[in-house]
Amino acid sequence: MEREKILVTSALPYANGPIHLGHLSGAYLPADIYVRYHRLKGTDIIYICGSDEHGVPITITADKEGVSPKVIIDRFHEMNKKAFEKFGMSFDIYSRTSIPLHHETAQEFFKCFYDQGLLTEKKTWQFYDPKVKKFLPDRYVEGTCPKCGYEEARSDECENCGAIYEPTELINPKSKITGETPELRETSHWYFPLGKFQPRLEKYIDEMSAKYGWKENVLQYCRSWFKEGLRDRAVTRDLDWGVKVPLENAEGKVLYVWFEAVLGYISATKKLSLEKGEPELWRKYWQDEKTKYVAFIGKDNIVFHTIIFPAMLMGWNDVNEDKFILPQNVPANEFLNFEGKKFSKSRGWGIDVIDFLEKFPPDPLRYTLGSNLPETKDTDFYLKEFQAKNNNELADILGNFVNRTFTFVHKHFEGKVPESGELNEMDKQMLETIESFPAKVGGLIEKYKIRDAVNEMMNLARAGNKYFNDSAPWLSVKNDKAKAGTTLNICLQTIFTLAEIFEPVIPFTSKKIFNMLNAEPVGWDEAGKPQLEAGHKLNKAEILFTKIDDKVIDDLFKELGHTEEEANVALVDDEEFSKVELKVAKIVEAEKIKKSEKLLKLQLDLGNEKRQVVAGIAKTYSPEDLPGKRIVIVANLKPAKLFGVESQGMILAAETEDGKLEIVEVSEKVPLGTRVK
Ligand code: B3M
Ligand code: ZN
Repeated sequence: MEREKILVTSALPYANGPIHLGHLSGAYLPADIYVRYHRLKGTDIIYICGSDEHGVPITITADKEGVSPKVIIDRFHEMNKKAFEKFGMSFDIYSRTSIPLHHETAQEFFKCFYDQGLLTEKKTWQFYDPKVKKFLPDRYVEGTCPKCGYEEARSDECENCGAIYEPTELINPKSKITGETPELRETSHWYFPLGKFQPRLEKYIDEMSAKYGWKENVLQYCRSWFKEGLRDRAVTRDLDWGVKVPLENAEGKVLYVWFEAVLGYISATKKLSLEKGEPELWRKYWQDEKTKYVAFIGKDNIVFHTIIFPAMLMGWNDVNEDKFILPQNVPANEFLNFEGKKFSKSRGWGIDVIDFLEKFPPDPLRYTLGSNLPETKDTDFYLKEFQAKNNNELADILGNFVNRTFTFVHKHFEGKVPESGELNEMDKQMLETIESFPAKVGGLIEKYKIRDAVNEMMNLARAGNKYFNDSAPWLSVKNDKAKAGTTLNICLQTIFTLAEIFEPVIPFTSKKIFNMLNAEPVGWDEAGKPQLEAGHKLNKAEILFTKIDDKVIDDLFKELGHTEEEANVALVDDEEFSKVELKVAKIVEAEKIKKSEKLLKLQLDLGNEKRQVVAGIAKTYSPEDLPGKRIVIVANLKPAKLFGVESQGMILAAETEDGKLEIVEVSEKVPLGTRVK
């Protein structure tokens, strides 16, 4: 039988900042689990990723630092590549979109559309910042969303409601470079006729989803786009960083980053082929109808992978002999929050992968994220939960089962796999359980229910512990050693199966266990059958998981600059909110707190009472700015100590665009101590 062929891609992260835990659970870890599983199945699979190195955010960062974009992309490409490696991502290639091969590939697509007359050139009005003499595409401009009124909308898309519009439709635009209101100037761009492809796209998505069960969140997204009606989209921008528009009269214009970034999957596969010395190999994955293509992404990238990229591939296929396959599934995930709130670079909320892996090994992180993937709704990463998953599941269930088995076999059976003798009911049942697991777990992975698959894996370790307990080999070893031998034989077979089926999630640990077993993986489908022969010599046991102390977690909270209480803000209803007492207060005195860069100690007057409050505003305000200000505080918070200083409340402040804090102030009209509702 011909091996199944699968092409897997994960969204190409911008080389504009470090990867954080949220990224991992969106588009990377689930894909890696899927790919590792298929490799063990013997599938012919390749896994493609790389850095997305164009786009306006990169140029903004470069401008801010006063360096060239190249400096930025080199820094973050290397950093993210390393972080992924450390985390155990098993990409076949981690390419980049700044390579010439990518530029050529993207230009070839553009030319193909241009030459067949698909693209129309249109004059448009574009924001221009006269101060810096630059057109301001995309995210150089911010304003109010014309659809939902969100005030921090980008110039061409709204993060809040997902709307996509022309920059000219944005309300109250501001230049992100100078903060000024930009002018509109005339320029021209090439437009891709997305609308023309709508009927075919609808048909494609209907068929694929009916056949392969697309996720509901993905379908809903697509349907709402179709309902709105697809519009022509500009595929060029006035910018000098990016893939040059391959036409004579196109000075100063590059391809729109999304237009070329999706083609990065193809150029990366070409690069891989070259590296392997088989330049045409990529066609086997991209241009063979029998290959199945799965694109793993986060929910903010859906339209580009289910609508725009497929339309581009259709546009190519219409006029070329060598036709591309379209994504068979796009299992987009929702978002992961950190301790109840959205990850935010500017607010310093969250933790980068590289930093996390300085402190903890990758497998506990992979397991924690894997068992709580945001597959159907947003989920949260809590440090305490990470600790609990490590201590109570990995160490106490899996680690313990492996450890007690090895200890027993080394003590009573000279470290060799004991003979399996006559089987009782319990033994038979355990063998059946082992045998059922690979198919059960594999079935879930194939349906992209990766979270369920991960949780199911641990159930086999639970079953192993229960079997060990119920069989009580520590008793039988005294008067019926053969029976104890049978029990331990089955425990070792279970461990073998565990090592194999856990490999996609905790590959480093799996390797260790195989080492201890002195054995090699046998492939997913074989993994449920007894593999270890009696008499086979085992290696010494190693510690698989180290428990994490409370102190380590507390210290990490401190280092991140949050307390756990501060972190855990959940949704509240009216009744709960009315429990919060907000009161007007006046700042009487303010002083710095030693050893803290962020905190100030404030003495407050609430009319008929005085309070001391510690506030994290020292980066924005100096102590002398504050006396006299009339502010709002949360008056019924439990007192807390910060840097040894008691705080009897919290002041209300909001963050400005540049990350500073602005205290909420109240006019003289409101007497001190008044409750704010
Ligand atoms: N770089 C956006 C993102 O990281 C973008 C993905 C490109 S996939 C071709 O969310
Ligand atoms: Zn909006």
